[in-house]
Amino acid sequence: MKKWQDKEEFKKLFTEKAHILWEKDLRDMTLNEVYQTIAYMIRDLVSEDWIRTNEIYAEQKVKQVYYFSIEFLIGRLLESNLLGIDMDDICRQGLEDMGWDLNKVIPAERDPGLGNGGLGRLAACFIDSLAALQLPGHGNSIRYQYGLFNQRIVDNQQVELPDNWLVNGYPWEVKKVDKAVYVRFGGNAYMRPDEDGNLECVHEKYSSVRAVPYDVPIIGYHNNTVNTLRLWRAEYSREQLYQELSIGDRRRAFRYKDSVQQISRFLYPDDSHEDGRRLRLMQEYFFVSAGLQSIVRHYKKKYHESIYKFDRYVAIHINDTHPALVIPELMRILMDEEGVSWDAAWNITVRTVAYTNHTILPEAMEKWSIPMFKELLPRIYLIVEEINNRWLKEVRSLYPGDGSRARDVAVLWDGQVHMAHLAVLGSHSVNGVAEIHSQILKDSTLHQFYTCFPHRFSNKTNGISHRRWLIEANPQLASLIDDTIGDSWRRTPSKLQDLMPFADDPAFQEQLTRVKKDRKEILARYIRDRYDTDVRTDSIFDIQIKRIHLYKRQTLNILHILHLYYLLKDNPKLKITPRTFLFGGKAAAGYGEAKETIRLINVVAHMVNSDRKVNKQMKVLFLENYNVSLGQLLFPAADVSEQISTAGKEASGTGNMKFMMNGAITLGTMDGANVEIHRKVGDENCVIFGLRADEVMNYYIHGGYSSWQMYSDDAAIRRLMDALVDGSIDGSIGGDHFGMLYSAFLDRNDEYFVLKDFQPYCQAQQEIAKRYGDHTKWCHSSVVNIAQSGYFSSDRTIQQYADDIWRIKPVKH
Ligand code: F55
Repeated sequence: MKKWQDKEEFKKLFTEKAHILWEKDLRDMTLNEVYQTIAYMIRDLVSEDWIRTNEIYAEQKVKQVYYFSIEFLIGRLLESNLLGIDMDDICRQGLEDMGWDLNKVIPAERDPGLGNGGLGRLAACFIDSLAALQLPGHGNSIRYQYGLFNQRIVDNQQVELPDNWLVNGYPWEVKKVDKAVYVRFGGNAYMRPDEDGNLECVHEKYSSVRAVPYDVPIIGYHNNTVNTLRLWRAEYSREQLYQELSIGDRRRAFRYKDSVQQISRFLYPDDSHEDGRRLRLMQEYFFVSAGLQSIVRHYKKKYHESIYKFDRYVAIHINDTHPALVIPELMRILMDEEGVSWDAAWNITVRTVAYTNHTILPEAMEKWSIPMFKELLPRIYLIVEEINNRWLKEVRSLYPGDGSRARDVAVLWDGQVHMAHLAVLGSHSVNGVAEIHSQILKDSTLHQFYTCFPHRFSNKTNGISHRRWLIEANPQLASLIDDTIGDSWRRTPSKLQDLMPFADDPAFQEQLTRVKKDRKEILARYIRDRYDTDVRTDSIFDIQIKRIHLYKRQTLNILHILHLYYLLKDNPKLKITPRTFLFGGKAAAGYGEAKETIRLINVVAHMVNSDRKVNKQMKVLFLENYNVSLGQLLFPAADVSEQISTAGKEASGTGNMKFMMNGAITLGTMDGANVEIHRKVGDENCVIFGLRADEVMNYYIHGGYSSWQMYSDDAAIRRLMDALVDGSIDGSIGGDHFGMLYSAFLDRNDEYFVLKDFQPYCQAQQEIAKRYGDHTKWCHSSVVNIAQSGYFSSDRTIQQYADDIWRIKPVKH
């Protein structure tokens, strides 16, 4: 790779580039222009390697994996790309000479919100690790014109603003007009005999959508690999538009144009709630079909191999069921376009596709109404119907007389297309994202499938990019680690284990304390600037950042805070360990309870923070617009990591790993990857509380939990519940105040066991305070967490996918 030799060369190239791009004097450049200039300079450096990477893959005819995900929450790229090509120092120095501060330039990049939460961020960490490990793997998704909404808090409530992230252009993308493909929607599809009497499919009167790829380079870490994230944009096809116009139906023509442009307009802002909307199904088929067509085209053009060997050279991974139409779409291409028989096409498809499940919440399971599906995707529907018919025939012959089997495994049932069942049936591999989650899939959610195909099931515990979440987010900690154990952990994150001998080293503990304090001060400055509030950096920074959901139980956290507030009010002499409670996260716009949770947090925060009798000992803040960039500010500053979902509900969690890697102590339930974090660090270095997943399950099945009983028996809980509806926290008299939450806890019997886990959570919080009081022991725990976090690098996760599922190998160059 070409590099900038020194800061002098950087300045020279910068000046040239800036003049070409902006036609203005350097002194007049905005920070955004500075950022874009460097971005284009980085592209110049990597362009040869980008081309070369693809050439080598094709020349060596290596097997490649394509990661299909409807979300990629990649975060800002300027700093991570500078780190990737090892040019951050030269860039920083060069800028400084010219009067700019790189730290001020970095935030000029808009953070692309092309995802909702964990699932989208996981996809981003995965492509980062693929490139770092020099594995031939690429991302495939949608280029949403508007990302996830920007969140503002107005009058304590969430307000959603559009995220027009492309307004100033996006310097990392390259539009590839020559690689456009067409995707068909609607029309009629039916089978008829061809000249030889074989059945062939006719698909007529469809409308065509042009799919144009925008490629983003995914730059490997200190290697020469540059993989691709391909984002598809929907455009109307001129041909189709003119055809409609020539028929003379202008209204129809404009309706066509409009509906096409809608396809890549918005990211759906709902996580974990399937909403069955037509446009969403169009999005899913759009990027799946476009992606697959371009993969098949590339395979035929560059690999010169028989289509029957497709699965030897191509692996396709589907991130949840949103891309599950890959299965019937690959069948369609193989049969209708390549002339492959059903049986051969099915074999190729199953061997090509692998599926990851991310949830067991029933409301998140994707299902589509058959009439809508049929109307929008008639050819795909015929294939899904045939898949279902053949499968049910097999099931009935395997389990004669067992009628309930069909219901548990059918792809078509009750007038709906069941996407998870399609995904399991059409894949050779099905995995969960943490041990407990994979076990629940086998034992309950997909139990019947597990009995049919036990060999398909496995676990791949999630991971996070230690490059973004440690090296980039926390350079202070990263360099302390370098100074202590050398820098080999940057390539081999399991080497973080070498920190173990320093867990009780006073000098190291002191330096770690310094780093944590620095990061708390950086965050405190941000809070002062944005919220005009002072927080004590000698207080415990207790942070819960994630999407707002009843099952994630931000309510449990805020109820405990309110309880603590009452304790202080009731006992004016009481001294507690000072605490700063921080929240961040977006609520789906249509999720009433989640929005009420945000309002509750803000109302309590206001009450606590403005009470001069308590606000020296505790502060509460809801930070607006939690996204990847804000995460990079928060994880390094945390002392306590709140991971308090109802056991059995959080598939894995990945924020838990980001906190751990930055030395925070987990306060959590035995859920998702918390189980594995607990196993790595032991009881002494995390605080576990609450019901276990099997206990939760037992209550669901056999009953025996009454939240009203908790209300009657526990005065503290009663006081908190009453406060939700008596106006004492949100001031005004009258109205139902927090009636929606009250109702969820009491009238609807507290589905997520918030009240049941309340006292155990209070005790766990006391335990945290007690441990924080012993600074040496706390530091010990912090070091153990960092040292044991290497396992949770997505490099480990991706290596497991590569070895066990995709069967791909690194390509050195
Ligand atoms: C988005 C849209 C729909 Cl329709 C359903 C789910 C989502 C989504 O964003 N899910 C999601 O983020 N799931 C999370 O995936 C993470 C990565 O595996 C897990 O760590 C986390 O537990 C899970 O909730």
